[in-house]
Amino acid sequence: MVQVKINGCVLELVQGDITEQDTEAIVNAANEELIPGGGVDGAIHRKGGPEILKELREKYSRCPTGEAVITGGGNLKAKYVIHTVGPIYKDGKSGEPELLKKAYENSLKLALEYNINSISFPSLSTGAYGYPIEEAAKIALSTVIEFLKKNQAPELVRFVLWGEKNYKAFEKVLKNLLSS
Ligand code: AR6
Repeated sequence: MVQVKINGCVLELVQGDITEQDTEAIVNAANEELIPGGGVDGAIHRKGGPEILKELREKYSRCPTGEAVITGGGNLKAKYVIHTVGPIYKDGKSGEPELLKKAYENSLKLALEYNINSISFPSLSTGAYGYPIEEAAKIALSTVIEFLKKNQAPELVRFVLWGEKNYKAFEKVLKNLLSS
């Protein structure tokens, strides 16, 4: 586990499962149709129960890439699930970096609107959507650091990385960002 302080807030990296987190909100790596898929999305709906999908269907028809929507957490420990949609990776020159940044920013903005003080993110877009992990980690971490510097909230932002390889990639990128 790595923990650093940014403008009085805590930024944390852990290896683990996003569905197990006890932060007030967890972030889902969803798709534009908000139809439960695999990966993080599948795990959240499985563990959270049908209430989450019911609320999604009642409130939202879709969620464009880079945007975010919010529901309750159903049976999860987290009170809220913020569903955001990262870009599908093509070549890195088709607007993917900007869209990935927006997905993190809009999730954090929703968290502030709902007075959410602690939030866990998975590494958006780096599974089914194919974003190379190091490139994605740079955007994820620099976007969160910039947001914390500007807003001094949420108090805790945790990245929950699946497997050692993803964890190590984030750890390396964070070290580089903090030393530059
Ligand atoms: N906890 C934390 N991270 C996880 C977990 C978990 N339980 N399971 C996988 N990961 P992905 P995407 C990691 O595919 O690339 C879905 O079908 C995984 O190793 O969940 O944004 C949706 O419905 C990877 O590093 O999300 C969409 O259609 C990261 O989480 C599409 O996939 C993201 O992988 C979204 O694709």
